[in-house]
Formats: sequence, structure tokens, C-alpha cells
Amino acid sequence: MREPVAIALGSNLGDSRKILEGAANSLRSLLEGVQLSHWYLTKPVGPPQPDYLNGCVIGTTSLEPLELLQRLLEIEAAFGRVRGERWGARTLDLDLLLYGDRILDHPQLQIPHPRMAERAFVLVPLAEIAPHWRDPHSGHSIGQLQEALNCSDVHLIS
Ligand code: PH2
Ligand code: MG
Ligand code: MG
Repeated sequence: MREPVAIALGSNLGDSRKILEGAANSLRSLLEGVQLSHWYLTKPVGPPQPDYLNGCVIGTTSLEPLELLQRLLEIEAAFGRVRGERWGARTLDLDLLLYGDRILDHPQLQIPHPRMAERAFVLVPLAEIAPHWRDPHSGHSIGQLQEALNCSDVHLIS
């Protein structure tokens, strides 16, 4: 059975625009019916580091969550991701945010993404393409979650 999934993309090292466009193309091959948000320039959350480019993709897959996670890690590695400091700078970060209405608490993967509801850099692009998708924990829609946040550090780029 195919399920809808939402994935956050982020980069703040290297040619972020090119890396994100390349990663979005990889996701077009991996998923069906892909929709991509615009890209946003965002202030870093966490240790001091360069600003990020962020965006989101939705699509459908028949891969199970951990299989999909493995494929996302492979795409990160293909774009030069080296794992360093937690929340530190990275060439490419692909975070699985939502998988249908499933809740998963696995040592390697929590769905919904545990910090999703606090992060304007995730919710602003996601609300563009999936405003009515409901967070299975709170029952609130992505649009409602986004409206509850200060989004002044998230800027649409052309
Ligand atoms: N990702 C992080 C930590 N901080 N800040 C912004 N603006 N965008 C990100 O994608 C981001 C972050 C860890 O994944
Ligand atoms: Mg992340
Ligand atoms: Mg990540």
C-alpha cells in the first residue's frame, strides 16, 4: 500500500541551492507524485553557523519507514554529508517528518519528527504544500501549527 510522506530538506554548507535541487530530484525518483515547496532562507537554530536554505517535499511511497530512512541517509551521503556536531552545519539534511497518520517510536526513527511542531523552518515550507495534513499527536493541522509560531526568521527566496 502506498502512504503519503513528508520530508524536510536543509543545507547550510557548500552550494546549498544546487545541493537541494539535486536532492529534490533524487526524491522525485524515490517517491511518486512529488510536490516541492519553495526554498526559504532561515536563521540557524542551534550552535552559531551559517544561515540555512530549507524546503519540504511530499509524495507517496510503498517503502516502510525504516527502509525509507535508509534511502534518505544514502541520498545525504551522496551529497557529501559527513556526520559531525549535533545540530551543526551540514551539506544536506533530509528529515522524515510524517508518514501518513502513523506514530513511530523506534531508536533510529521517531515519526512525527519530534521537534517539527516548534520549527518554523519546517512548518512554513510544509504548510505551503500540505496545510491540511494533521499531526497525529496533537490533531492540529500543519497550517494551524504554523500559525502558532513566530516565522520572522524564515524568508521566501525567488
Ligand atoms: N537543522 C538543524 C539545526 N538547525 N536551523 C535551520 N534554520 N534549518 C535547519 O534545517 C536546521 C537548523 C538540525 O537538523
Ligand atoms: Mg534536521
Ligand atoms: Mg537529520
